Amino acid sequence: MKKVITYGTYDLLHEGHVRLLERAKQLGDYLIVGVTSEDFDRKRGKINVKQSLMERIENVKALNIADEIIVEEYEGQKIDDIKRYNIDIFTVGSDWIGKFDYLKELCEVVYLDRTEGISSSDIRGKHRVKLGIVGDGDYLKKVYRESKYVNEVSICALLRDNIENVPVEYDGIECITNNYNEVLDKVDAVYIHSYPQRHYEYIKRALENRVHVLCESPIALEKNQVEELFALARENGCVLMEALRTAYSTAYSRLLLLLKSGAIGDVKMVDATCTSLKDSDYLETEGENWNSICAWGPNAMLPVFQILGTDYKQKYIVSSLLDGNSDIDLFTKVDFLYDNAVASVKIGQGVKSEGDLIISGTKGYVYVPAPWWKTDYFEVRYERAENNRRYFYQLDGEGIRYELVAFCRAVESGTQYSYISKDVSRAFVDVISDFYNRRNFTSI
Ligand code: C2G
Repeated sequence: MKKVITYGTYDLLHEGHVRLLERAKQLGDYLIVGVTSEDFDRKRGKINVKQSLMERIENVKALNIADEIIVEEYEGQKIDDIKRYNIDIFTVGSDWIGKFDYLKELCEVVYLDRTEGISSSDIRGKHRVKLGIVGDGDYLKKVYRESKYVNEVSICALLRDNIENVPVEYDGIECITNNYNEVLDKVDAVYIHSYPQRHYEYIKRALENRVHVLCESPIALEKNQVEELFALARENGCVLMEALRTAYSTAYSRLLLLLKSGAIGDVKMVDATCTSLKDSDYLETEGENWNSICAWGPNAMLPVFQILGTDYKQKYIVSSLLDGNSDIDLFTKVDFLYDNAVASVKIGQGVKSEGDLIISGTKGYVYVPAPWWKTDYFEVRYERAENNRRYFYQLDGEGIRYELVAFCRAVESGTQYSYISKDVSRAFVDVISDFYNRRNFTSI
């Protein structure tokens, strides 16, 4: 019996896949199809896969072409499988020609002509979300660059104050303007990374025009504004999501799951530090600005609220302000007192410190090295070092592309599901508004 094996993602199964599988089957008597797992696809850069592994397996199975279906989970598995299943022929489409010649030592390798004119990414791209980006900061250059990795989104407008000197990095965006209405007329959604002082207005106007919103935290500076925005999003059937790329990184998500599984026992302390030194011009810009509490507060508080919750009993805010009545904090430390735990966040653009995250539990602790907010690696450490565990998950493009994928999914499915819950969004603004209103506050 001649055994054939082939592999693929088989997302949104289409004619090209079917033809490949039919011809693969004709190469022998028994065909094994390896369907790639979500993790493996993400690791190899395929972040736009829409269907779950089980959906994709079921679709391949329903063709009644494969004699056996397995899951491809790791780099190099093909070698193991060819030995394990005693394979005579490995085959794959001609878009991979040459890439699997190393398997010729183990079995025959056949590249079958790819079916032209159809692909899963084209099918995904048919329902592209037309996205406008809003703000003058350099960060949006990264967002534009990262959007090119996301099939489901197309950036077609940019709103910025300065439309005279538009950076070359924005080449290709058809509408560059300082007129927000012009943007709102062209897009399905906006990604806002402006000044915290403007976010509320930008979001409100977008939602009033039934435009979905992905906005850099904080989405507002006052608690009543947050409630108003959530209500408006609900009434108009719009998605309103916070853009904190840490929340969308695989490593950070897996870290939360490990904690929930009790890996370090009961969590008693969370300590997060985020600092990045800025020059004095930046720090001394009153009015519209990214002070430390806005620039880093939400990111640093994210693990606190997602691990310990938002119903802390007390908070103590201590800030070093540029001067007595300034809202510019060179650094801020916020301590949270819970019934059975404590947390501390240290943030600053006028102070440099070790940007790590330490989560302490009754059985062990988690250590995430600096810059912990670009989470791709963490350790779970115990009293007996031999029990320590290390985890690494590739984080391409600082995680922005994963954030865009999650946002497009929410827009397409019309769900309000967000990696950052409304309670966490409220808790961010609760601290920030206490800072601005000098409640639970001490300046040094
Ligand atoms: N294919 C094809 N014609 C198309 C699209 C895909 O012949 N129009 C073939 C691919 O060449 C591949 C199989 O169908 O052999 C599955 O394609 P994908 O689901 O895109 O998966 P891919 O990432 O190409 O999988 O390690 C090998 C990879 O897993 C191959």
